[in-house]
Amino acid sequence: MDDNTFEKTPITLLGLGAMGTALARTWLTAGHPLTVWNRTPAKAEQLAAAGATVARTADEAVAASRLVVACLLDDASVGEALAGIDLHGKDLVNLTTSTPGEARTRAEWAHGRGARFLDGGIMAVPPMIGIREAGGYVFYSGSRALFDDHRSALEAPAGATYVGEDAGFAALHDVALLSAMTGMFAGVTHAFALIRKEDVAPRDLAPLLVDWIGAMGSMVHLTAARLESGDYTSDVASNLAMMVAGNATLLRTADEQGVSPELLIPYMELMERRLEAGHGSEDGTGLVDLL
Ligand code: FVH
Repeated sequence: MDDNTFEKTPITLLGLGAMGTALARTWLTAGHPLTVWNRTPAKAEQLAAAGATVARTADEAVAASRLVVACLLDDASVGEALAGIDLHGKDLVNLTTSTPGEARTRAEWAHGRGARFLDGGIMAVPPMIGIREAGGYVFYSGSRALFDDHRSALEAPAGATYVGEDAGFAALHDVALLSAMTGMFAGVTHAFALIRKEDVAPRDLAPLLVDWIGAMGSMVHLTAARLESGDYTSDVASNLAMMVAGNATLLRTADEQGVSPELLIPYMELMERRLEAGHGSEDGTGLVDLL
């Protein structure tokens, strides 16, 4: 492979949505010969002006390069876009968000068609692509050889973190982080709702929330250590019995402020179940087992 020479690897990119377009611009800027295809051809026009070769069909696009990257809406759209296309000798990198199971099935599907396969989970939004300082990166899993062969091309848009030969691992890591993010934003949404009708500016609460989330974030390491040791009760600073009692204050405050507690209730119910099962002296780690 030629990633480590002055010749930049030719790349085919399928999908020119917000993310695909950002990826395309970065690869063009980095000097990679780029062939693009999008179901709706108009989205390719600006990239053509920037130097991309626009393929009329996905088949034509795949034929243009050994390294083929898909960044489509979902796994079903990958199957539709590549249906019936010859993949022999291709290196298929799927940056479409998938479940771990979908990624493993897609890997088998690609291998059955003669391609090497690498799945990717993008931990960035489009404006972060191509900006190293933004801190975005992509989890990769699947063929280590493919990853090593094309590493410099893969690292042009964002950092590249390889997490294993199991094709499902990139999606597993991606979705684990996205799920944590979902819970975090649920909490932030509730917090802003609490102050909505008060004389507190959202812009004044924002930095307090950011600092608090940062400070609490380090608890993740403690949870990991407890899960690995199986010891959920030593040196517990905030035990479950205390936290469940504290939840009642959170709920009364929501009631006073006229805010629906619907984002908090499921997590609080889980805490109560663990407490009722006799685990009041633990911290919150036991909720992982309960799930
Ligand atoms: N944008 C983001 O913030 C997130 C960041 C993290 C990673 N995600 C994932 O990246 C994949 C692509 O996301 P996107 O932002 O580019 O999404 P859209 O702008 O909605 O573009 C979707 C493209 O998929 C094409 N497409 C949809 N269905 C089909 C199909 N059946 N056959 C062929 N192509 C299809 C669509 O084509 P068109 O509508 O323009 O014709 C777009 O090119 C995604 O997995 C995110 O979860 C982004």
